[in-house]
Amino acid sequence: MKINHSSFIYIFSIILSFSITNAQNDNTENTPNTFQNPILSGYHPDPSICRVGDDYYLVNSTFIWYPGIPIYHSKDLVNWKLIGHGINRPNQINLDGLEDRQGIYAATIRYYEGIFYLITTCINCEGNFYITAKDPSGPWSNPIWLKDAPGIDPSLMWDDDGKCYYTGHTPIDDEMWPTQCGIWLQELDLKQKKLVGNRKILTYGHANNASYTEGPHLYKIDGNYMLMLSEGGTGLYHALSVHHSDSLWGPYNADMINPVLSHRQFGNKSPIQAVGHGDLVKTQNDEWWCVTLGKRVIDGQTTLARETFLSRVHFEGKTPIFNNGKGKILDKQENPNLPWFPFVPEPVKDQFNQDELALKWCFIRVPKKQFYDIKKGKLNIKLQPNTIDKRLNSSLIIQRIEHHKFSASTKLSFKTKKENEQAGLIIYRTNENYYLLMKEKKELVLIKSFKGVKEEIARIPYNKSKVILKAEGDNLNINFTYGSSLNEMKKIGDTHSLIVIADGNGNQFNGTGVGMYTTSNNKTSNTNASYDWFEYKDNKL
Ligand code: 6LW
Repeated sequence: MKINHSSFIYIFSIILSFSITNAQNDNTENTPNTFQNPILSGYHPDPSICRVGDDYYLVNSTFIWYPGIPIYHSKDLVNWKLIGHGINRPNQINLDGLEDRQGIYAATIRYYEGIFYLITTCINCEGNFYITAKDPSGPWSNPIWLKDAPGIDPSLMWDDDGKCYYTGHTPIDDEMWPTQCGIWLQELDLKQKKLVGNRKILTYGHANNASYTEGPHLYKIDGNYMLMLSEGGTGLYHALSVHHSDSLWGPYNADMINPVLSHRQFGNKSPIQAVGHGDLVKTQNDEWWCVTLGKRVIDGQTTLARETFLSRVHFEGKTPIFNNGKGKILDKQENPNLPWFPFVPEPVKDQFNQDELALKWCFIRVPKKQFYDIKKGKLNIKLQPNTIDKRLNSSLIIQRIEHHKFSASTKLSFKTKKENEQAGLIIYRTNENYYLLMKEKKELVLIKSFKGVKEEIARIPYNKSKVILKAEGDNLNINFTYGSSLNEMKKIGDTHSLIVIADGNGNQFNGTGVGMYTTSNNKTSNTNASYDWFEYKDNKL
């Protein structure tokens, strides 16, 4: 047979289509039927979600971590990839002086006519603002501050006439019951970039003891308005309630099934608590799903802070029913009816062989100048006088702790002649609650700070310039080891408790991180510490 050009293309395309089909078949064979909650583990509170075509985007609050507001992308609602941050330029925000539980509160992500909107609050800085982007991975605009918008938890909704409406929380002056709050509605004129027209309180929550009514999202479903909000505060009593109206400005009637989702009725022994602060999304296949925050509790403690969970929602009339017949967050459940789309997992060991830090790395507050560089596969961190105890940016680079059993290790090269200079590994929750395993001039030192009381808990001689430092978390226990190679690691100090970084005791809202920290303890310095690699992994695997 004579093979001319077009028959070659034809045969080639048959082979290609066969191999593509095979790849899809393989994929289908490997697709699990169920997924595991949480879908984003570790520090991922206050989730908000939107869909654009077949793509889903999810954001979380970040308080004083910078870059702020991570943007995750998914095609199947189960596998998520970090693609950028809403706040990643120093001129967008100033977080100096803020406590760890202040800064960027709950954000809402929405998409309307080619533009992505993120709206949120900066607590103890300038209040409510929004930013916009054409591409969700960025760049995002500078903040547009809404000076006359009280309270927290802003959300946006576009009505059929194209007008944009703001809903938010507000505290109440003349409370009829303790911690009574209201949800208000006003038009946001996106051309004038300000709130216009009348403002109206839509509800104070579904019951006459509803506390901390907040986290509202307004949806238009089949021509009716449904306001979903959180009540009870972000702890044990957290709950979601919904309120319905056939007109935008109300009246909004509380659904008889309220609260539509809560774990408060399970009490403080429940393994998943504090379920609330949710956002709904309808898939291209007409399924409804809801992302909420929740806390996993181990022996009464939450070391991983608030995480993001996913639940299936069916509507019975106007009422959203969560996980039909179950009414609670499930550990494991059937996947959404969406094509399975896992991402290539990020390497657990960062070898620092890119020009830029990977997106997962964060600072506490906004760096005033670049204090690190990446050269020839090493991350060099300049020692700065600032320490983490102050409410300022210091030489600290951390990533989220996402597992109850984890190991974090790093290879450090650090030489100094000065007593005040330190470089090492940090487990950080707040400026008052952390562990440090630091190399000094001739010693290694383990430091614990709990409720602001800072103490040295172990000190040993160490003369070499290179050292591997390691922290291993096992539920509520943490062990620290060191060595000149991975084969000869020795323990430093006793087994200590991760209650230091668990919720409570001054730890509120934000989450926990592990990473690298260097300081010259309030004195100027020209010294650098060099990190060869940093490995963070799930120890259960
Ligand atoms: C957030 C509020 C909440 O703004 O906690 O759980 C606050 N819900 O809605 C801080 O994350």
